[in-house]
Amino acid sequence: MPNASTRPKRGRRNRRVPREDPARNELVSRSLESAQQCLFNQDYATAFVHYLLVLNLAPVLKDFARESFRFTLFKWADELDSLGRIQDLFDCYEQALELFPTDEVIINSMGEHLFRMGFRDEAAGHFHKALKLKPDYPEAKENFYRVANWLVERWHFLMLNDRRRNHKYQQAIQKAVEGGCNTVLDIGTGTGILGMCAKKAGAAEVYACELSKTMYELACEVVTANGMNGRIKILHLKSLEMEVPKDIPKRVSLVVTETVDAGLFGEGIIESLIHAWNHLLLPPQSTQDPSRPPSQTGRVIPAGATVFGMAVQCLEIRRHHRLCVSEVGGLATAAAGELHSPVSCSSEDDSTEPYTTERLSRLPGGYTPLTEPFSALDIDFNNVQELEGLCSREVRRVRLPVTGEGLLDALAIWFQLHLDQESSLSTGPKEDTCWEQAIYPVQTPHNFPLRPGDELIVEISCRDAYLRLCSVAVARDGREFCLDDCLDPDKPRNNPGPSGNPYPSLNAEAELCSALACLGTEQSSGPRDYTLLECAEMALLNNQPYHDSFRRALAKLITNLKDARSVQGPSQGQGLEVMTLTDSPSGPMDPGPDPFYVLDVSEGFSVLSLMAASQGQVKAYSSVEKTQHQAVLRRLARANGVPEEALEFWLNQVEDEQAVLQRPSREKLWSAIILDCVETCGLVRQKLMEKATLARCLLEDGGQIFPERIVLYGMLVESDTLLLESAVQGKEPTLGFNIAPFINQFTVPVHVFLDLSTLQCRHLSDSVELFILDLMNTNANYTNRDVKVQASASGRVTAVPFWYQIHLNEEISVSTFNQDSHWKQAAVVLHQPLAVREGDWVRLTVTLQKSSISISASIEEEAGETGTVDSVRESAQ
Ligand code: 44T
Repeated sequence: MPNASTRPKRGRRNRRVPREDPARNELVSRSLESAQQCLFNQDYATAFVHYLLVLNLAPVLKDFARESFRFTLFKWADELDSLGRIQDLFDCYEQALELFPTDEVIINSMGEHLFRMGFRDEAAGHFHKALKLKPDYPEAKENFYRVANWLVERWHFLMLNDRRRNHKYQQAIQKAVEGGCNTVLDIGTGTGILGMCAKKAGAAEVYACELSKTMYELACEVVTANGMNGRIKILHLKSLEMEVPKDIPKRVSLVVTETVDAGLFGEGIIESLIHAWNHLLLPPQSTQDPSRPPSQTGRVIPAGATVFGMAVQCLEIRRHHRLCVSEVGGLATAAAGELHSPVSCSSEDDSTEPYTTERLSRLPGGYTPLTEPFSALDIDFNNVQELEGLCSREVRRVRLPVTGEGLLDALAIWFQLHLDQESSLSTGPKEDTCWEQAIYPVQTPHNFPLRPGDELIVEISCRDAYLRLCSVAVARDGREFCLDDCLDPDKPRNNPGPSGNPYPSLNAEAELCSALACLGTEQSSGPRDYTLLECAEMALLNNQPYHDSFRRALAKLITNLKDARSVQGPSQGQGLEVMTLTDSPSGPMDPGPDPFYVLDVSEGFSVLSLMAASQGQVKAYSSVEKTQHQAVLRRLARANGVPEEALEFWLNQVEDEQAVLQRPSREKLWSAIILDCVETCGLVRQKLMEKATLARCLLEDGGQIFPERIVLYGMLVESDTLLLESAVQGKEPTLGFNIAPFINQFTVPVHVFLDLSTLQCRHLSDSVELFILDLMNTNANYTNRDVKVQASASGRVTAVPFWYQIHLNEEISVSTFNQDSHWKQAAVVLHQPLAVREGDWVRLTVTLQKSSISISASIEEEAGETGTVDSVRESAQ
């Protein structure tokens, strides 16, 4: 038998060697022609197949056909997408990438599809790859910036910049290794730092595992760059999937890990450690046989933790988790029913999380402690029985003396991580730490202040590996008042009374309401009915000034349009020959005067359409999608006397072809189109200007886009905090290791979800107008603008925070930077800080590309005269 390795390989390479073959040339040229013809006929599926054939047979044509091939692919992929043929879609991309493996446009576009389908990690990997291939490819850059946070979460920077934390971990690891723990497993290695500490301390064998692909790849790069390649074995695995001897040859004597989140258990440390003790670690040091050396026993760093809690009043938390207003934009809210944020420790609902996280010290408006900090839990990570018993532990009930006066808005927790017997780290709100605290908001509607002398009764439990804290009652003057209502039907109750509720409520009326509310659900023993709103949606609904501004602006527009119509005469209006919407011609609505059509295309829950409908003579269309949210709007409509037919749901209509057909066919349809132009995170919504252009074409004469204009403002600041969150700082290696250049590849220049009012920073200038986006006249927009700003103090400009003034019309505007806002702010963090002296002029170059804003700063050598803008007008979008 001939040696297989000497046989000529019939590999792809050989097949691609050009051969003169007339029949084949003929096939190529005919297929190419067909491809082009199909493309012209918009038959993208066939065009795509022809192109595949052509380019596989004649790779020389790749450069020539690249553009058309891409175009065909993208068109066909869009069709497949809308048909829900996801597998076919990705197969097409795979085939395309076989032909063009380094085509950044195709890679980026595949990333966009992945992203839309929720595969964020993979999507981000594609954007990153596209950007590596072409570093200044704007589309990939924008996409990458938007998703980099998913690939490498921002806290990695904070943690690596936290010298105290690094040092403490290093010391604890060094002591353990020097004390004899010579085989080590780093669970959740991230950049590889703890594993490298163990190796440097002299551990004979070091293993590390990491579940995130990007972090695993990063750890491999970092370990190699630090000369430890082959000396630390890194596995792309979740620790729970690891086995001896498949993944590591034998059990280890030390596990190091920092897989803890603000709520301690959210990264699954309990499960990971139970598994590690059962499968990966040597048996623990036992009191019966203390003579076994550390190399033959197992232990964990951190050794354990103590969790602390505290009850707080905090308006900022309240307005993100509870409906706080009885009226908004002229609408009474009572009929909305119970609204909850998706953060609840008593709910079984999969779409809810038990806690959210905040840095208490940075909450706008601050917080009032209502109790002293109390110890909520102690856990020993070196005791597997304790770990296993944790979730089956009884619910623990603690009684906390109330020490402050105020409304109970949340319980906050933090912890002390005991690295070993001597050293610990604290994540408390008063510490100088980068850690956030876990917040368990109170959701149930009650409105009575706690006061000193009361006792707050809190239940502490551990379910689904999460620590849960629930305020259940208040003891006052020897009586107990129920707080948790009957949200959780499974919760065991002491001494249940006739209604199953052990506590009388605070007053008779509340008791009656509570009993009534429970009645409907008790028979089915299911949870009470409530509607979930995202935290930002809740804050938006609570934002009265915003809705009042809208109400006034809408009223003004309608008045103007009515005036215009009355001047024109009743039958001369815009397209009045056209029939009205679905209710006509035989619908129940009084034909009356032709209505004004208002379309609200806000993302998520919005009551703006209903506010428009409540103006009278308005037919409003809402783009609210969720059935539950539509139901809330319908209830509100009914309770506020808005006729049912005055509010329609756009998406229901679009799906209902019959209704679409019944829509008036006149060209200029809408009196107002409401665009939701700024995302909660502080960025302009993607494709805003394209949407505005489209919206403008759909307006009737005198109609308006809301907002008509947004103005971007910014200022110069010096903020070390922002730097620490955006990149590993300084030239010094981290604990002696070279990590920064690798993780800093994932630095993004724009910071989002910022609370500018509490950001630790020095203002180095006044705020200045940076850019105007005119939505009513998109042709008037520029894409570049230079603005001169004078430094009001000396310092280092590290960032330019920015926010928006949203002009609904000439007179009425709202700011995205104020106390009641549901918006956060964003900031561009400069690549290099800019040193300025008081009085210096700084030139800010602001660029808008596809709704994404970038800002760069430089010192302006010649003093500007007035500091006014110097704009470069470029072609419109
Ligand atoms: N956030 C802290 C969490 N992993 C810290 O993939 C503190 C948040 C924070 N790998 C503001 C400030 C701070 N097996 O890369 C991650 C994760 C990985 C695992 C393998 C496992 N069983 C796991 C579990 C997690 O471990 C790494 C660290 S986890 C969280 C750390 C500065 N906001």
